[in-house]
Amino acid sequence: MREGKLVFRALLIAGLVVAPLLLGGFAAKPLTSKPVEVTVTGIDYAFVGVPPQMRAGQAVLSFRNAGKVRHELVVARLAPGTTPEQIVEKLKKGALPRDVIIAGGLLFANAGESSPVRLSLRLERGEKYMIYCNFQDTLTAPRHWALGMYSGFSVK
Ligand SMILES: [Cu+2]
Repeated sequence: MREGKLVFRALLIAGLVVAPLLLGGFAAKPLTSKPVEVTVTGIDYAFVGVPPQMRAGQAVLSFRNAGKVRHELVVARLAPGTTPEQIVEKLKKGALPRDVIIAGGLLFANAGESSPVRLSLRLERGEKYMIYCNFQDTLTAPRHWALGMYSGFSVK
């Protein structure tokens, strides 16, 4: 019996020592592991509802098209020091946007509808991202980004 009490006491002490370590380990984990959900709305021809800053980590983007024509939402990570305006100027001159790094992909939405799928991507701290629509209404019409359908956000 005495031996049993010693084992119990040893386990109790071990628990008192180990438990705070485990709890401390859990407390050290980020409490913000839930993805940030953002709905971006496209109109003819701009994006609205794009937060200027987003939190680093997992994000899920939804795309709603409130316009009268079909739109897309392309997400691109920008090279350091590059702005969305610089990218658009390069595109207007016919240059390939080599400063743009495709980071997440794209969503499509017909006029007046929402994309049936969402885009999940990992946003990197300190990075800048651009969203734009590359569609054109006819073969000779300007791309939507040239009409102002682009925006950007940074990640903190
Ligand atoms: Cu568009």
